[in-house]
Amino acid sequence: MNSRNPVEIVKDAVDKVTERVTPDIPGAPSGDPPSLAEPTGPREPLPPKSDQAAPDTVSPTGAPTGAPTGVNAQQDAFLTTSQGVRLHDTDHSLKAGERGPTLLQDHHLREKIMHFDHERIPERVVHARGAGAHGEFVGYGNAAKICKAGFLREGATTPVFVRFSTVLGSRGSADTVRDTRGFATKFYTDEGTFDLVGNNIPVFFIQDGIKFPDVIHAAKPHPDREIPQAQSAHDTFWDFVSLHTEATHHVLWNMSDRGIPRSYRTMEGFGVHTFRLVNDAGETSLVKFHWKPKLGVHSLVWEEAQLLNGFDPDFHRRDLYDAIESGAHPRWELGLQVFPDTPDQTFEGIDLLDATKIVPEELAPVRPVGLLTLTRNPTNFFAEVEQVAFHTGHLVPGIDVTDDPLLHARLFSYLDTQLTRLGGPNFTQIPINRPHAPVNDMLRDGFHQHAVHAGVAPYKPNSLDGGCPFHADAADKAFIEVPQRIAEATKVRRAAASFDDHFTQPRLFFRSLSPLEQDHVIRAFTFELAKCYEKTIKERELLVLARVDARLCAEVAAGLGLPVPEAQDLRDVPTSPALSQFGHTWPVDGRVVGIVVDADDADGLAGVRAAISALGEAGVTPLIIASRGGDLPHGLAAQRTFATARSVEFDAVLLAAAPSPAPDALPVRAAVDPRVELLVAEAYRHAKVIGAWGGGTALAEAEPGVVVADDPSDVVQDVLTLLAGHRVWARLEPLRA
Ligand code: HDE
Repeated sequence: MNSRNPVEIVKDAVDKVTERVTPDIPGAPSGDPPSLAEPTGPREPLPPKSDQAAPDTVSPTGAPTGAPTGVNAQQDAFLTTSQGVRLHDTDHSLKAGERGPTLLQDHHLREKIMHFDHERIPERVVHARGAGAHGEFVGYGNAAKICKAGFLREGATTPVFVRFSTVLGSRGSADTVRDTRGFATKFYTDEGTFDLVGNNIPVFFIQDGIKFPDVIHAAKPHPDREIPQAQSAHDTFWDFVSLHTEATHHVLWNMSDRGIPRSYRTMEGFGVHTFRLVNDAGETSLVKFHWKPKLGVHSLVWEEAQLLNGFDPDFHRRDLYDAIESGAHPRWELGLQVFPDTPDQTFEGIDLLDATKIVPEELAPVRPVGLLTLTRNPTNFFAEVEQVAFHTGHLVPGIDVTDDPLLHARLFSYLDTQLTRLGGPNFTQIPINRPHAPVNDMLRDGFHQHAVHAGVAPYKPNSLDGGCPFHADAADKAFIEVPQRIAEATKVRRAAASFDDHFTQPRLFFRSLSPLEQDHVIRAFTFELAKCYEKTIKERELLVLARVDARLCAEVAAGLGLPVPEAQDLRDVPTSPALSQFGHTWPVDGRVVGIVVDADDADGLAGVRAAISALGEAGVTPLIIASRGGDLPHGLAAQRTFATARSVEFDAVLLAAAPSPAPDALPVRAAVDPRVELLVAEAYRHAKVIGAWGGGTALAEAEPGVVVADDPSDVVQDVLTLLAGHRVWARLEPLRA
């Protein structure tokens, strides 16, 4: 039995190891007496690990990964196997004779099919359908007073990747369904990666993350028939939300125009939860994050959204891609609503930890602190948009979480889900997920490990690696949790009483909308509930609406043919004009205008050229619609034909002609091609701006929102002025009665 003091035993061991190893460690301090204490300073600045210093710019095969579009993925002259063996034939499997059977020994066939069989990874359990783009964020510097994060400093430029998504549908579902949209941003800051994983709706269905599986099971397709796809208009969704009334506020937003955005470019984004910021002096503030689109907040109208789902299910994805390709780079300002970090974490009586509540902008203005610009499309959708992995726990010094119980469940869920979706714990090594800050972790091995880590001491404390790496402190830009006092508490499964009010804010939202926007909400509820089979569910949701607004409840009940329940508890609530999308004007660059032309009218096409120049000067994309594709006089080309164009694709329509149908094209007798008539009728019905000159005046009469003049350039100027208001809302007013 060894009777020596254990400390001495360890000291001896360390001395021996240090004697043996220290002289061989490059840069190790020489002559320092060995000590039990962990070393406290780096030997010399360590180079960043090569394997994770920054995203690779080449694939394992040498193909550029961050290269502009148009670069071929394949290099070299010869096709090879995945082992680099040149192939003689990839078109025929190896067979016993020309008519088979196929031989099991065909290793090329087996490798090719094996890889193909595994090309798909599981889609995201929510937010499966998405689109993404690269860009940059530039800080204004005015947030430094409250937040020490380096990317908010004045002029600091940070690369970003943004992924927009719908929540409910599968990867291949349509874009313009009525749903919440995800707005997730990865900031590759030099202090580490910050993910702001937000939505286009500032509140959520649930207050506590433990209810997430419930709301998603209810909203996803029915488990027996797996329908409907990407819709909330079905029994299980309305069953859940009518019983779980804390969802009411989010449901109101979904049923409003916010549920069907015109474009990802015209959506607001919200961090939803309250976050805690800390400045250099260690002072804290509570904040809510907002993204404000420079193009304004605009939506589709419901019929347009439905038509698009069939006509162009990729409408939002295409819109984002085309805008970036055309140089109309979408921009958003990052804004902060700032609240004092008081012990009760409320502001003007609103519990800041309740994710079903907003703080009206009239009470706490949104202060812009930086600009996001999307400048580059992905070059490989799978590598970038599918493999990007966001996480609410990806925080940088200066930004910390609060005790919002919804946020806390998310802090667990996002890491967890990537294990299945991306096949293990090393998803941070996938190029799109690699931090741009040097990574020096001690995480090792695991599925899909790409790094070949050298050294023998991936643990801390160590002496074999000279104690490296070392802890950083605040001056070294370490992430240090804000030392937050936790009140003496009892373990409970309960929510605070301040979470109990489920109706004041839905009422505030509804009453803040203009009458036309309210009509849209009424029609959306009526549509969705009419799609339910169970009468009790409809009746129960009417009871919910009776607590929100009397007109809303009465008109939905009338549409459903059900009795109106008595209005209940309808308090006077303030309104927040900032919640309405109407009544503003916005820049029009990046909008899309269709121009109907006569392909054979050379004189008329000269006027079209003038119109196109005027649109181009305003940054608007013109698309020519003709009876046939191909080249047209005056160097013009038809981008759409009467067969491929529908008005839903355009923000406004210009009519330079009223083309008659080709004699053999359609079995109709009409003066004007019926497809053009449909296009004009739909543009009119959807309150779009219409302009006409020359032959096109046969299709449109001057009235508010319809510009008719002789000179195409004059028409374009007036159309652009009207387009700044998004739609001609006045056209819909008479229909309200
Ligand atoms: Fe998510 N959410 N979420 N969520 N969420 C996911 O993570 C989750 C919530 C949001 O483009 C998943 O990587 C829980 C609120 C976006 O890749 C998953 C709860 C908000 C995206 C997950 C919420 C969001 C996701 C699925 C309740 C707005 C798409 C795939 C506590 C602030 C990110 C993935 C992308 C994705 C869990 C609620 C936004 C399963 C448990 C509130 C934008 O981890």
